[in-house]
Amino acid sequence: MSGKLDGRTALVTGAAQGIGKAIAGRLAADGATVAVCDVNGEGAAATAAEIGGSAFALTADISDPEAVAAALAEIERRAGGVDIVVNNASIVPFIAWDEVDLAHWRKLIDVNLTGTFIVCRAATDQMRARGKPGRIVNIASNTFFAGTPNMAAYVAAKGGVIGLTRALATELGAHGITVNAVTPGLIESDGVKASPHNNAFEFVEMLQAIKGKGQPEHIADVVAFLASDDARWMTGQTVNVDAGMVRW
Ligand code: NAD
Ligand code: 4PL
Repeated sequence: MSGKLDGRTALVTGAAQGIGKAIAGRLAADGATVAVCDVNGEGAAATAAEIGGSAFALTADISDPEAVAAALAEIERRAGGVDIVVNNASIVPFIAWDEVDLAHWRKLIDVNLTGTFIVCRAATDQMRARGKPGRIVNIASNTFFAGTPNMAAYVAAKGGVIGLTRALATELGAHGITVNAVTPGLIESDGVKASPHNNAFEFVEMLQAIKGKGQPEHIADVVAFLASDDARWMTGQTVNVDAGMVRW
């Protein structure tokens, strides 16, 4: 079988469950060798086993530079190096402003923004050392446009991810590395199903141009496009995928 991503190796962070798991499955279906990475190592192993083929699991906390360096080294050892990186891992909180203290703020910025930086740093260093082109897709959120409540630090971190996407795109274009972001709307992921966000579907659907509940596959299909050669003339862009909930 020939796929759009044959011969490529993709790293997907936060791929034990939810949107990351769907992205990992979709990139593998397109022919990529997928490194399924998560801080939840058992979950990553389960996802890799479910995908089968050449997929393999890695355990790493994206906010830990040593763990990320080890993960990238393992990808180089097993598959020659990374071609596609999907920065999907995040903490998705539901926390009223009155509960947002400095410890929560620091944790959210550390994982959701600094973790994305750490993976971008290590992965682009490896891509450039190999002299190969690459693709980075950062998963942000439409909460950055909507100013969604109960997620202040999260929204701020996602704005940072969009800023990093734009700046990296400029600096890495000459190296053949594209950097784009996807902003999902509310998606019925494992994390959302187990949280108070699960009660927001009715309200969010009211705002959507297309009715229905967002699914991880809705995001995975757009990520697969951005990871492919079809998106070769796009970089620094933020693609909103939310059934038309917000326009910007
Ligand atoms: P989820 O909570 O279901 O899954 C997140 C995964 O990331 C988990 O497997 C978790 O173990 C992993 N993870 C968390 N911290 C990590 C760390 N430090 N290092 C490595 N892995 C870590 O989340 P989801 O709903 O599938 O969200 C995936 C992405 O999509 C996130 O970036 C999220 O912000 C974004 N997003 C989600 C929605 C939504 O409604 N579900 C909407 C917009 C954006
Ligand atoms: C619209 O990124 O985009 C809830 C939870 N609602 O995490 C999100 C919307 C959530 C979102 C998000």
